[in-house]
Amino acid sequence: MRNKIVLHVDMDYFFAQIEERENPRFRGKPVVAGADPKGGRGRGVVSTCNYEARKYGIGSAMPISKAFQLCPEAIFLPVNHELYENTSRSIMEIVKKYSKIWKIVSLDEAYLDLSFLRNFKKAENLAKRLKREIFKKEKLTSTIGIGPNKLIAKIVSGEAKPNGLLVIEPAGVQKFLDPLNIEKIPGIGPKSAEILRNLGVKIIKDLRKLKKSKLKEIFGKVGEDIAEKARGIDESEVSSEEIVKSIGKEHTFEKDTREPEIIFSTFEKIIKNVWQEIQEEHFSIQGVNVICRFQGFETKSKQKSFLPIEPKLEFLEKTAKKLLLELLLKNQKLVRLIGLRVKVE
Ligand code: TTP
Ligand code: MG
Repeated sequence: MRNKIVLHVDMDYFFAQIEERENPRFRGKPVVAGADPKGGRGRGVVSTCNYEARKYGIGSAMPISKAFQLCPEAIFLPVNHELYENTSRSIMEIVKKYSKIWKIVSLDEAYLDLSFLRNFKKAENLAKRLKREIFKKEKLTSTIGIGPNKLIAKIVSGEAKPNGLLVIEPAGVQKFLDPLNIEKIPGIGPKSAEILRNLGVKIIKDLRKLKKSKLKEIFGKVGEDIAEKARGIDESEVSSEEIVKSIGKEHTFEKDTREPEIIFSTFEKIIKNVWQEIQEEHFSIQGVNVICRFQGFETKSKQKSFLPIEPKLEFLEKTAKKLLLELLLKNQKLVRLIGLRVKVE
């Protein structure tokens, strides 16, 4: 299995930063976006606040009355959703240019699969360019985390905030995770954290030492997930199935044949045609599917999937021919059609 490289980008104090951008006189002062505090009697909550306001202990989802109590002189602003949504759209247009495999998870957060770059240094350089482009075009700072999977990338960006960029390579994962509080693991909320703390489990290192079976005993199925996460394991993909595209070509022979030369020279032409299209606009390939229709219309196919990799003609040729050969060896009938389909991003 190939090594994955995943980037997580998250905008800094998103709603409040946009408000600062629109009103530069707010800079350096505590800014809170959320419900009307009504002089301390307001009943809504804080959506977010800038880092000046965080120094007073204000944070997302806190009752606005509490925020008012903590810092009555803060600038309290209503939530201007339309403005934030439009800004988000412009940012995500930029983000999506940096990899064909992306996933937007909220207004200010997205993942990119950068496995096609094959090395973390290149990924770091890409991240620098991405941060710079967002800042240049939108005048907003962001934080980027890079790691070998989504889970790590997300935790890394959380640790790098604000306006940060941090890369954790596979060899550094456990050292990075171990000293962090258990709440840093997505899925461990205040209640689970409390249960664990009562068992003396405070940091991820303690959590890793607990047996998987013990965690299962406490939390059920979720406990197994927690055990995996404490070890930095996360197999989930950035791409969702529906955005996986494919390019395919096929050829029906004038006459059913079993002539290896005819079959393979035709197949080479098919590979070349598919290859040309891949080169035109795709960053990576993640699967090869070979189709063979035999006399009597019996259709068989064989596929090979992998994590997204940079396309290479020799690799495509080798993989596709091997699959075709396997199909031909399994079925001795005359061949009517051959085809190739490649999953691309
Ligand atoms: P976050 O990325 O969680 O927070 P943030 O961008 O304000 O701050 P930072 O990333 O620097 O820690 O959420 C993005 C936006 O989503 C946030 O600006 C406001 C909104 N939001 C809410 O409205 N309510 C909430 O409880 C949270 C967490 C976020
Ligand atoms: Mg954010």
